[in-house]
Amino acid sequence: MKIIDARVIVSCPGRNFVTLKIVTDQGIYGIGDATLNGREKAVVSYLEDYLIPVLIGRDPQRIEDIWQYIYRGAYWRRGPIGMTALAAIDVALWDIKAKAANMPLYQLLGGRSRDRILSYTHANGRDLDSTLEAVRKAKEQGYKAIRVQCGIPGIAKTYGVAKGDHNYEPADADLPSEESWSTEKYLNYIPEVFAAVRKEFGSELHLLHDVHHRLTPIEAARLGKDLEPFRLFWMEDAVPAENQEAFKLIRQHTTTPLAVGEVFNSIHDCRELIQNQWIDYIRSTIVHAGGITHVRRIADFAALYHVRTGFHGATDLSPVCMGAALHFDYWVPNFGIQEHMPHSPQMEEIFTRAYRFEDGHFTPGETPGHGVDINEELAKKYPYKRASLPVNRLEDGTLWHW
Ligand code: CS2
Ligand code: MG
Repeated sequence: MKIIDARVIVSCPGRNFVTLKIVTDQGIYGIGDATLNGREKAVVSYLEDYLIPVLIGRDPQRIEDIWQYIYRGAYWRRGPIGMTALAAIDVALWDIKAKAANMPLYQLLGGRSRDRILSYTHANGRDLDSTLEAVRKAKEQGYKAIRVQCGIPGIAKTYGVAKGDHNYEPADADLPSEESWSTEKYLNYIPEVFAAVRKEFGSELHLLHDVHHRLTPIEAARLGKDLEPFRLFWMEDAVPAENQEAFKLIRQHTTTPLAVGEVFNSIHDCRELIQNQWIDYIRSTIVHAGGITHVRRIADFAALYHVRTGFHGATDLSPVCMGAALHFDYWVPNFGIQEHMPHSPQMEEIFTRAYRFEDGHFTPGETPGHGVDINEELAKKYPYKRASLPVNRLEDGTLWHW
C-alpha cells in the first residue's frame, strides 16, 4: 500500500477546523484532526510545507516508523504546532490501518475494556441562577458528570461562561480580546457556587471545575481545601504546569482530585506529575499530543501510577478527534472520563460520525476505522476566518494566564 496524496481541509462551520486527509493507492483514505485553536494556519503550513511532501510514496501501514521519522527527523522536537501536525498524520494512518483490516479502531488497539464511555459536558452561566439552570439542562440531557463554571461578581467576563445561548467558544475575535481577572473575587465566590449546586443536586452528580491556569500553587491548595466538602470529580488546570513540581505543594494540602494536561503535547510535559502522583487525571489529547501512537505511551505510563485518562474534548476539538478519542477510551484500561462539548449544526452536516451518546455515556460505533468522515464539498462552504484566544490581565494590568 502507498500514500499517493494528502491534503489539508480548512473549514469554519461556526469555528475553524483543520482536517487532514491521506489517500492510498488502494482507494482507502484516512482522516485526522489538525485543529489548534487560534494557531490553525501554523499547523496547515507545517503539514503542507514540511510533512506532506515526505509522506508521499510511503507505506501507510508503517505507522510507528512514520511517527519516529517525523518526530526525530524534525530535529526541532515537541511543541503544540509540530505535535498537532504529527497527530493528524498519526490518526489518519490508524484510520487507514483499521479500514484495511475492516475493523473498528478500538479492536486494533486491543478490544474494548468497558461497555460504555463516561462523558462530561459544560454547564455555565453569568450568575448562580443561570448556572444552576444550565446544570439542570445538562442533567436532563442525561449527563452524569458536569463541568460547572459560573460568572464571578465583579469580574466582567469569566473564563468558561458562554455569550448568550451559544456553546462556550473562547476564540472570540480576529485579534486577542482582553479580559480582566481577580483571583480574590474568584476564590471567595467559587465555594458558594458548588455549595449551591450540591444543595440542589445532591451528591450523585459528578462535578468538575476548570480553574484554567489562574492560580498560584498555594491559592490552588486553598481552593482545593475549600472545595473538599463538595467532593469534586476533579479540579482542572489549577496552575500553569511548565513547572510540574508546583503540583507537589497543591497535593500536600488537599484531597480534591487534580487534572491537568490539555495544553501538553508530549510525555515529557507530564512525566514528573505522573510518576510523583501529583495528579489524578491526565488530559493530554490525541489531537495535540502526537496522536494515538504517543498518547498510548502516556496512558500506559500513567497506569503505573494510578493516573487515569480524562481527554480534553472542547468545541475546538473536531468530531474527528472525538471519534478517535472514543475508540481509545473504549480500549484504554486506565480510563477516567471523556470531555464532550456539542458542535454547531453546520458541523453536524460536514462531519459524519459513528459514535453515539446515550444516558451520559458514549460508544464509538462499529464502523471500520474511527468512524468519522468529512464532506469536503460542504466544508468549502465555510471559509477560514482568523479567530484568536483572549489575553488576560489582573485588575492592576499585570499580564496574567488566560
Ligand atoms: C477548556 C477549553 O474544555 C476545557 O477544559 O480548557 O475550553 C479551552 O479553553 C479551549 O480548548 C481553548 O481553545
Ligand atoms: Mg480545560
